[in-house]
Amino acid sequence: MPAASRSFPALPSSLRAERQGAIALLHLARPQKRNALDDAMVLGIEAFFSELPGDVKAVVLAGDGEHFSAGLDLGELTRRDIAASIAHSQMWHRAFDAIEFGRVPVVCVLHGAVVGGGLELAAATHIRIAERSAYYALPEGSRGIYVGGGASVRLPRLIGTARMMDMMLTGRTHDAEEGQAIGISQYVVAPGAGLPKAIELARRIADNEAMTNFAVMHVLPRIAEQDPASGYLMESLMAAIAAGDPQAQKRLQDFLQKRAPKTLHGRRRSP
Ligand code: 1HE
Repeated sequence: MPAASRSFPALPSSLRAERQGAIALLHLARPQKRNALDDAMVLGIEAFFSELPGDVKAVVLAGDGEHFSAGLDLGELTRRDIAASIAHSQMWHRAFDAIEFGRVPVVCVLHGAVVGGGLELAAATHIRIAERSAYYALPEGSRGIYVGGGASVRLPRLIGTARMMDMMLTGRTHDAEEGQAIGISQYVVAPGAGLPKAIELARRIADNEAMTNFAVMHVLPRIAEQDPASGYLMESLMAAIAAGDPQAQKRLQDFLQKRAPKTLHGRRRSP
């Protein structure tokens, strides 16, 4: 185990964390159960994202085996009463909030089944890369249950309420291309290409100023839900805070003095 990974919190054997420079990788490592999410995994995800080492600047989330995640561990569901089920759902909310509103952006690699709670987990991340094998479903409808990991809030924002209704009421699945078209993923790549792409993007994100990443993760989604007048004001305040950062000033000077890359389509050119 590399030295830096000692600074991660203790995780269950169904999760595996590793460190690659400024980025950390978290793998769902329960392929024998198709990465079904049991309590230990959800609590481990919460601990991982709440206690990230301070020098980690971006995270990649991926799943071992043929599927990203089969969602909630259905075996555990049969053992809870109503009060315990509410607390269980709130535990998922806490864990996934630790991703969405954590310290650093998270890039997720999707392949095979991305269903139920697996889709809820993916929806809490910031960038979703789908391999062509990925497919999406909300089988809660057919199992006689309801989503509980934040999908009611996050999925309508991504795909719209009507599409989520369709998935839940009819059991409709979407393949990777459809998922891309309706807004689940931002990238579709060939099978096996997801992890390298995620690492590439996470490294690029880790290169951003921390203030910019903070604004994109924490301020942008709040502005998107505000009334426009408040949103414009919040944007102006955030823009001024970001531009006032000495690191931003340095980056601007670097560009003006031709030491920074240009914004070109399809490639990044070094100065
Ligand atoms: C599981 C789970 C699970 C697999 N909970 N054990 N999610 C679902 O309704 C999806 C349920 N799973 C499936 O439909 C299929 O497993 C897959 C399409 C994902 C994969 O199929 P396959 O043929 O590769 O695997 P398998 O043979 O079905 O499963 C392998 C093992 O994983 C098997 O256990 P085994 O001991 O017999 O080997 C399965 O029982 C086990 N397994 N999925 C528990 N989900 C916060 S609320 C969120 C609500 C939801 O997420 S509801 C959606 C639940």
